[in-house]
Formats: sequence, C-alpha cells, structure tokens
Amino acid sequence: MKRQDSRTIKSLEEILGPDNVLSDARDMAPYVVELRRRFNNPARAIAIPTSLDRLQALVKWANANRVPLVPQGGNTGMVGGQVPKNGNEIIVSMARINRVRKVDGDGAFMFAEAGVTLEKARRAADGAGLLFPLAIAPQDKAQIGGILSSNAGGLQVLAYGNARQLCLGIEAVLADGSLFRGLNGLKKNNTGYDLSSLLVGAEGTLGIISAASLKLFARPEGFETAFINLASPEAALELFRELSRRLGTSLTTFELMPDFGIAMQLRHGMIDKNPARSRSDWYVLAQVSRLPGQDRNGLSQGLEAARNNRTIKDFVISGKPGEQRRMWQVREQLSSAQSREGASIKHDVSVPVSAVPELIRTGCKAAGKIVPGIRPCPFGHLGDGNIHFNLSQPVDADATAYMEGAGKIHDAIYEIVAELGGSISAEHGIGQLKTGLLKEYKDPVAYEMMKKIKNILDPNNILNPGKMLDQAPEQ
Ligand code: 2HG
Ligand code: ZN
Repeated sequence: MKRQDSRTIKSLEEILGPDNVLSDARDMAPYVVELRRRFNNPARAIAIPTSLDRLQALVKWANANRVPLVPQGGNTGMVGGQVPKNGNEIIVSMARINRVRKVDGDGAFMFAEAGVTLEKARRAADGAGLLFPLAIAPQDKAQIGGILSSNAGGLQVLAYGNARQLCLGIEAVLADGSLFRGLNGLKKNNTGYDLSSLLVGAEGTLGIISAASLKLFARPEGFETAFINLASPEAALELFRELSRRLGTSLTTFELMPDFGIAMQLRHGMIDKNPARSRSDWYVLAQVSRLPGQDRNGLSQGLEAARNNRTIKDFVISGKPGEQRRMWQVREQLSSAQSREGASIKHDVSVPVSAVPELIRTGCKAAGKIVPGIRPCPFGHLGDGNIHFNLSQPVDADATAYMEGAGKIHDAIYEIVAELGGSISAEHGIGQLKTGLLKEYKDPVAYEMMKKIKNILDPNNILNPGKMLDQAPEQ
C-alpha cells in the first residue's frame, strides 16, 4: 500500500471507527464490481458510515483533502454510477445507515434512511396497512438512497410514478459536509426551488442522500394478472389504449415481450412452460390492482372486448398468487435470459408511448442492416414508453467482436430515438456509461445549467467525479 493510501485509511478509521473501513482487495471486490461486470476499476477504500454525524465528518474531511467519493447503495445500478471511474476514489457505502425513522399513516408517507432496502421499505409500509409501490429487482439489495439517486422506475411506474414522483423530500449531506434538511411529509410546500427534486436523479454528484420521505398508497386487496398473445407492438399499443381508458390508474403494469425472450428461457431451462395459452410473436403482461370493494372483472372484460375485435389473439388471466408468480417470472427473467444467450447490446430508451411500435420497427430494421443475423429483444415498459431495446449477438458470432461493433448500432438506435422525440436514458441513468451521449443529446442550455449547478454545489468535484457530467467543474 502506498504511504499516501495508508494515511488515508488511518484518517478514515479515525472518523468512522476501524470496523467501518475496508481496504483489503478481497473485501472490496463486491463493492467495486457491478452487475454486468462492465466497469472494474479499483477503489482506495470502502467507507461504511454508521451514523449521519460520521457521514458528515467523512464528507467534510474528503472536501478538505480533495478526496473523491463514490456514494453506493445496493450496487444494482446498470450504468456504472455507483462504482469507481478513476481508481482513486473512496466508495461510501450507505448500507449501515438503514433505519425506517417513521411511518405516518394519516399523511401516507414514511421517512426511510438511505440504506433501507426496497424490501424493508415495502414491509414497513405493509405493517401500517399501506403500500410503497416501487417495484424493481432485486428488492432485497436495492436501497432507497440508490433508488432515489438514480430516479429508478420499474414495473409499476404506470400507476404510481418513478422514484422522483414517489418522493416528498430528502435529507442529504452536501459536499462541504453540511446537512440539507428537506425531509417533510407535506403534499403542499411552495417555498422556493424544489431542491429535493434536484438531488433526486443526480446520481450522487450534488450531495449524498441520507434519508427520504416516501409517499405511501392504499394497499390493494388483490391483483388480476394476464398473459396476452398478440401479433405485433402495434396491437399492444392498441390494447394499451383500450385498457387505460377502461381501467385508469388501477392498470399498474403493461409490459411488452417478444417471443424470442420466452424461447430463450425455455432453451436454457429457466422455465418449463410458456405461461401463455399458445405461442405468438409478441406477448403482454398486464396487471390490475383491486382496492377493497372494487370490481374484479375490469381486466377480463377489457381483454374479452379486445379479443372480440381481434386486437389480441388470446389471453390467460389469474388472481391466484402462484399463477401470477409464474407469469411475472417470465418478465423478470428477460434480462438474465439474454445474458445466457451471449453478448447483448443494450439501450434503455424512452419515446412517446404512441411511437413505441415505430421505434421497434425501425430499430430492428436498422440493426439488422448493420449486423445481419442480429437477434433483437426489445422488451419492457410499453405503458411508460420505456423500451429496453436490447440486441443479442447472432448465433455463433464472436462475443467480443460483436461488442466492439456496438458503437454503430448505438448511433443508429439513439438517432431513431431522438427523431421520435425520445430520451437516451429512460430509467437506468447516465453514470459513466452515457456521459458522452448526454453531452451529445441534452439540450445545450440545459447541459450548461447542469454544469453550473454542479460547480456551485461541489466546487472541488469530490462527489462522484466523472459521472453524469464528463468533466471537472471549472475552478
Ligand atoms: C428490466 O426492466 C430492467 O428488466 C433491466 O430494467 C433491463 O437488462 C435490461 O436491459
Ligand atoms: Zn426496466
């Protein structure tokens, strides 16, 4: 270990206590490597503060000594925002600041600290007879701080909104170590700039979120879940229109899947049976939540009507948790099925909902021209206009060579997305994967505003440097 590093570790141990600092390469490995193993840079140490005071002291020290910090939650991010970029950073794990401070049933909110896992937050809401609706996988790993910092979306945005919309306010440690106290349980609070919202989705570049006030909802009595056969994304859009009109916000989920996604799961033994009534080119997983006293037939009536007018081919529907689980499993496993099928070029993009079929049609055509034999697997949150436009390598292609050619495919897909008025990042964020793209596609005035804000709040560029904005603020 370099002398400078051992001095750093000593300072960290003084601030946090020796049990809360890791510097051995083996101990640091789970924090440094992320899900897709695309980023694998070393960290100087892992700091695991156990209290707000210690977190503040740590950030103050880092600012004084110009030590870069990378805040980290459950390390489930997909764009490298939560892992080092330059190799000289200290990862600040928020895992030990993990209390649910309070649940307020009347106001329908809870105060949860950054290290609370999604599962724990959902259980706390459930204990008060309420629902915290955010649904992303894996629930036992993803933490509230990371969820808010990346403005995560997931499978129920349609009815309840993404992380930002589920947040009433946050508490965060700023770059100088001061504490921004934005926690409140107020639905109405018109007192100037919405600073909490600014820090949500900032990927830890403006402050380290230490706690959040989260909105809670009435807990549904049950769900109806359907697995639907359709011929095309156009038909799926038509069905979405029909179901949204009939069901409003009780339609919590509307997910599109290609048959290729199911074929892969069958091939790799991840499921033993297609949950649909028969095979078709496309499927939709739709779910409706039912509050006490509400009619349970809304979804089946909507689907009957769609089958009668030939929008859809067929469907199965169930209110039984076991059967629902099997339908959900197929959707949730799409990402891992793709990784078993070789290399995959991914695009987490959004377009206006009405443009989803065009995105899929033109995107598949463009990708097929660049790499003959490429296997498109566009899937995801059609109801939010958010498609994971993923493309598996041709069978028997060389994975490394395929990934080396990703740039051309990216250019083609992002160009289509831009033409359709969409976004180059829908729900996974910018991190270190999309800094160049952000600069290219963000409105230049908005990009300048972002740089100015960063410069004011973090003049020494110690908070997640090189993430989101690919440059140090001007000194
Ligand atoms: C999902 O919706 C996730 O399953 C992952 O956002 C998407 O792997 C992906 O591209
Ligand atoms: Zn997704």
